[in-house]
Amino acid sequence: LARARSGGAVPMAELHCHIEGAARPALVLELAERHGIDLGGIVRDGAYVWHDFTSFLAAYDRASLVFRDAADYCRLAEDHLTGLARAGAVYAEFFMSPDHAASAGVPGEAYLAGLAEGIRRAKTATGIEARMIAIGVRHLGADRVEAAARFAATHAVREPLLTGFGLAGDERIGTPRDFARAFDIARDAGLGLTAHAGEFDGAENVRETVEILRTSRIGHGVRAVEAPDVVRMLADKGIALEICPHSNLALGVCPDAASHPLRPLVEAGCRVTLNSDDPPFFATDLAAEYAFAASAGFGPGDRLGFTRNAIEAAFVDEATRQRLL
Ligand code: ES4
Ligand code: ZN
Repeated sequence: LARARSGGAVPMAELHCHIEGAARPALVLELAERHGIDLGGIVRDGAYVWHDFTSFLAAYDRASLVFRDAADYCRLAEDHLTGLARAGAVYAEFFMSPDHAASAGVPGEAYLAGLAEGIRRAKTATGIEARMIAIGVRHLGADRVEAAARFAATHAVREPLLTGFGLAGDERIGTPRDFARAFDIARDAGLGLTAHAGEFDGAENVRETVEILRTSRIGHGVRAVEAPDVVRMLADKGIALEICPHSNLALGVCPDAASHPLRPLVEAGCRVTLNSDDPPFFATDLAAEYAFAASAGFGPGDRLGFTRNAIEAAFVDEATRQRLL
């Protein structure tokens, strides 16, 4: 990392990005046209249209329907990762959702194989290292989340680029306990664990997620700041926070940049990382997230620290981690 930095810009890494949410509107339009799929007005003037978290999830679901085979997913992952590499990223993880592929009529195996091929092509072209995290969608119910965990556990054996399991979807639905069995399955399979919490629900959900699901990372977690003891717990345990500043601003989790809890969380000793979440939906990319940190007063050394935190918390084998550090 230090060597990469001597080139000038701070090398970047991210842990939290939903792969269909990284699709450029132009790619979605192109594939919709090719496959004859009606987008229902989710792209207007080259940008995604939505107005709150529920309609964002609906637009995301609709966009994800244009990816119809392994080749489409390969192109999606390759596009996403080569773009990141060109912007200065050295490592990236992304979430993949077997349930979203199933909705588009694509079997989980083809979905996984296509994305894995995209990762390999991007690595050959740019050197970027990447891994996948299979997610369960909480608003589809605990049974579907458990099926996603079983998918991850089964397929990680043959696809070494699938290294994690996570929980996404509407945080206001269900409690961590509802998903304990799914996380037991994933943990027993040796997968890294993360879950969205403390975004649309409060600090108590962050505490329960760490205690009950035993994740080493939390997606967002920004609302932990509402409870100092939860922030202390996160710092003490070294739980990595996948902070997504522009997502928080776009979805109204934080009213404005000045009140974003990035700085208090860092100052409390939390292991913070910077992430783009669903970049074109939130008019952002990873470089913009690092620029957000810069305008919040984090200098190059601090920003390199965010990259180091991400690599330290990455769901990657130790040899690769040491090489990246
Ligand atoms: C999400 Cl299921 C899903 N897809 C994309 N972004 C998300 N954020 C939370 N859940
Ligand atoms: Zn997310």
